[in-house]
Parts: sequence; C-alpha cells; structure tokens
Amino acid sequence: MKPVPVNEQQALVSRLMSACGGAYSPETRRKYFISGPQWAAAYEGHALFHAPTRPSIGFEDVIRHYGELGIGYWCTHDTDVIPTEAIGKQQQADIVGRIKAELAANNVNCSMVTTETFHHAVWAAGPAAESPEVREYAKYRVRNTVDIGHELGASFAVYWPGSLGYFVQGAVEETETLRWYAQALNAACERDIEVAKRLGRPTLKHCLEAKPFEPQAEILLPTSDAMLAFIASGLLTHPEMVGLNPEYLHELMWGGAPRAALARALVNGKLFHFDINDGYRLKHDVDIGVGLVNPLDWLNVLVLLRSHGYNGPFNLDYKPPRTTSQFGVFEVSFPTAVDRFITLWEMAGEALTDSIIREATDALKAGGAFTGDPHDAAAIVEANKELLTLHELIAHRLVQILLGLHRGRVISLPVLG
Ligand code: 3MF
Ligand code: MG
Ligand code: MG
Repeated sequence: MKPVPVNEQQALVSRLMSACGGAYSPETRRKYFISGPQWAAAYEGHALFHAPTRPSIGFEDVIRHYGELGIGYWCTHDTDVIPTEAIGKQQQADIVGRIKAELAANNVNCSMVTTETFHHAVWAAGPAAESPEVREYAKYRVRNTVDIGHELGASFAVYWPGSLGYFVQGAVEETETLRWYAQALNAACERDIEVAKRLGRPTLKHCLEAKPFEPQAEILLPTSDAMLAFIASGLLTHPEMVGLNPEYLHELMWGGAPRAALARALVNGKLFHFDINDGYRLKHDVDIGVGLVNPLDWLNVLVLLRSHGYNGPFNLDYKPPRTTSQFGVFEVSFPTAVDRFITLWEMAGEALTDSIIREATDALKAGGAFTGDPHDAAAIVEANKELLTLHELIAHRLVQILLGLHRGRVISLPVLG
C-alpha cells in the first residue's frame, strides 16, 4: 500500500469505520442509560511516564459530541470544569450556568457529579489527612459538589478515594483515617438532605468507587467489598444513602471476578452506578474500551445485570487510546464503545431467553429424581450423574451466542494451499 498523506488520513479512518458496519443510530443509543464522562473525552493521553499527546478540549465540545453521537448523559468532576481557585466563587456559578445551557442545547442530561480529591496539592495526604484544615476543606468540596449536582439535575454523586492510604508504613492510623473520611461523606449526605428538601428534588445516590492500586501505594478501601463493610460499619450517619459505583476493571485488577463483585453489591442492594471499561488482571489501570479484552465476561456481566433489573447508569469510564489527535476519539473510540455495549446488552437478552440455556439451567436446579437416603453422598452423586455436563454446555452456548456460531459459520474463506 502507498503511504497515506496526512490530509487523506481522516477520510481513510472514516471509510474503514463505515465499512465496519454494525453501528447503531444516535436515537437507538439514547435509549440506554449510557453516560460519558467529561474526563474520558478530555483525556489527553498523559500518564505517569507519558506526556499528553492530544490538545485539551472543553465541556462545550465534549457535550456537543456526546449529543451528536447519542450519548444522552454526561458526568464530571468538579475541577474538570471549574478551576480549583474558582470553586465556590461567582466564576463557578457562571460556568455551571454555561454547562446547563450547553446540556439543554444538545439534549444531554447530567447524570452524575464527583469531587476530585486526588489531583491537587491540597490532597497530597488524601481527603482525610491529619490536618483538620484539609478535612474541613474536603467537607466543603463535597458539599459544594452536592450543590452543583442539584443545580445540574444529577441523580448520582460518586466518590473515588484512591488517595485514602499511604506510601510508607506506620505514620497513618487506619481506623482514624476511615473515621475522618466518613465525616466528609456524612457532610455530603447531610447537605444533600437539606438541598433536596429545599428544591423538592430526591436526594442524590452517593456511590463509593474502589480501586485496588493507585494513586496511594496502600489503599484503605481497595475493593467494592471493603466499601460494603465501610458502609455497614456504623461510621456513616446515612448509610441508606450510600452505595457503590463498581468499576469493571478495578475489580479485575486485584484478581477478582467483576461479575461476582457485582453480585455481592446486588444482594446488598448497593449497586447504584457502574463504570464500564475493560483491561487485564493484575496490571495497572489501563482503562480500555468496554468489550475489547473480555467480551465473554462482559456478556456474562450483562446477563447478571439484565436479569436483576439493574437500571442505573453505564458510565463509559475509560481512556480513549493515546492517539495524536482528537479525531478518532469521537469518530471511532466513543461510538464503537457504545455500540459494543449495546450489542452485548442485546446478546445478554438473547442468552436470557435462549431455550437451550433455560432448559439446561432448569434441569440443573431440578436435580436428579432422587428418593434415596438424603445423607448418602454416593447415592446423591449417582442420581445427578449426567447433569453436571450442562455447565459446560451452557458455557458453550454463551460462546455460540457471542460469536454468532449458533447460526453456523456463514462466511467462507478461500481454501488455502
Ligand atoms: C480512577 C477512576 C476515576 C473515577 C472518578 C469518579 C478518574 O481510576 O476510575 O476516574 O471513576 O473519579 O469519581
Ligand atoms: Mg479505571
Ligand atoms: Mg472509575
């Protein structure tokens, strides 16, 4: 192939993108509770060892692109859109007003707001630092985010306490730090009750998001399970207002099964919000687009969520790859992430109504026609002897659905050799 001059590269990407097919219309995409974070679209390709590769982009462009793509919801950290020094000032009110206008003009809703407690120097020792000033400031910031959330019409507030922890051992007393962190969440919930009452709006759903590593070396609340224990610890004044925002990759990173982590959140009634992406076990937070690494696991995750009637947001918390222009971010990365999600969601529906999976599952639950001694292990094994094969049959069937193999391999390739 001939080299492709730079002025023909966008056209090439667009032509191949449309040749891929399988795209949903913006109207179809809007039917799902899919949210796009400000920070995902505005990710500039930077990392600890990486300089940015893309220019910055403001909320106006991000919201406009989301609207055009059919991503019906938007979410943000306070400081993604408001400089730290403008928080709580007139400048904040001006920016929030402009965001509201931009959302309305593009038919996009704000689903969630979150407080950045990990980037600025004030969080060098985390949001529950020993210094009382830092802790008071943390309360001020989360209360302020609650105000912004109500102003923008959000229903969720998320908290990612990745800076709650330490690098060196012994200086931080863990129970004290957790107690202090709870005080910030309590301040947010109490403010929420007040504001919601004044505005006649429901209170927000406050969601904790765990990540096992980063940015602290040792994390005090590293998993969704740790957070469930924290919510039930008695430290929160309004535990009923607080639930989880699990992130798919964050559970995979520590070696957990994301589907099992979601199941534990579900049985606790705490699955409020869900960050969707993909990646690898026991690696750093690579934040790859949903379904690009583990599509089979994703199909199974969505079977679980569909069958339990999960109706919260699916938040595209991933990093569009470290490319050198913004073009592909909106031309390829976001639409394909959304469309893979929708396809997997549709397939999950197919799996749930599949007569083979249903009959196999029912048979496993019915067990063998056993009338013998209920304490006789060998007789129980004998009565169920052939049923366990159905586990593998179900797994095979799910892979068939995922790869379209239940329809046979309809594409024929030229015979080689
Ligand atoms: C970090 C994350 C965060 C959280 C966000 C929500 C920057 O790994 O996943 O994204 O999702 O802070 O509050
Ligand atoms: Mg992540
Ligand atoms: Mg996240």
